[in-house]
Amino acid sequence: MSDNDEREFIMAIEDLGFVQGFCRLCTDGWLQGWHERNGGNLTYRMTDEEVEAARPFFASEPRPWVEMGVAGENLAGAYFLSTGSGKYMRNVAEDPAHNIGIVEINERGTAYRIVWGLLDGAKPTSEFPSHFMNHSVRVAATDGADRVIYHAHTPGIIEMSFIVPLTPRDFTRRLWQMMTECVVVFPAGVGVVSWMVPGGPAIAEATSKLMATYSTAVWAHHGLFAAGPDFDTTFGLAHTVEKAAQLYVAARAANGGSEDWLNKIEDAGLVQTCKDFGIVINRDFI
Ligand code: 2HA
Ligand code: ZN
Repeated sequence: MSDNDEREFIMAIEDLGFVQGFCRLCTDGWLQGWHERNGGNLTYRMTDEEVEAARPFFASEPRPWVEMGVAGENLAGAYFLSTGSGKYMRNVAEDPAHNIGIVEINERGTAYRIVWGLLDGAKPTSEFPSHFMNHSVRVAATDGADRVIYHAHTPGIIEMSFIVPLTPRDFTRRLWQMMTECVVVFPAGVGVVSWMVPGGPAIAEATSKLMATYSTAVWAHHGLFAAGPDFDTTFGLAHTVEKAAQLYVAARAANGGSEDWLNKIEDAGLVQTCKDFGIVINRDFI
């Protein structure tokens, strides 16, 4: 057997668990209706073991270094799996090598180079600066636990940004009140970024500032950013926030546009729920 045959016999990179989990999240988001056209993107910070398992599949010649315009010193030398710029979430599982890729970060945490995938000249997501800075902040905030950053064009959250003041307090309180488990799933609340041009260092800075406190941030009139330690938790967080947003919009419409609810979860109930679940609620929003 040649080296190549043996490699194929052992495994394809697409068979590795983290690649499968990544592809599944892309498909799940697509099935939720969150990824029209090329909307949304996903990045995953690989473990050392995953880097070693993937290394045999890396290109013999990595592509050139590309400066990102942002810096994250604590991510020097890290490897990320990323969706591609302009690529469609619905196509990821069918053809990973053309739609996603692995990038290596340089020793200063300022540039990346593609070492696998993103074939035929593709590049990492246009939101890579935001993802990268959010990873940097979440690594620091969670002592290295968080590995996933997910951006989705979630319709309920976009709808809410038309009718709710664009502050973390205004969004968080309304979302917590929509469904009992919300305060358990995001006890710190949600951050809110007012409308900004996407894709660059400015929105990356604004978002990452919030992600020091929150594991999810609303992008007004655009969608949601969510962070977590694994694909299930991160997708589950986005799913919970978005479901609450849709409940809010539907309940408000059903109530003739008014927020004067006949019944609701009181603050005391939110606090008691967290107490019973052993969770620390963000008191700023009570
Ligand atoms: O990938 O979602 O924010 C397209 C986008 C940009
Ligand atoms: Zn977007």
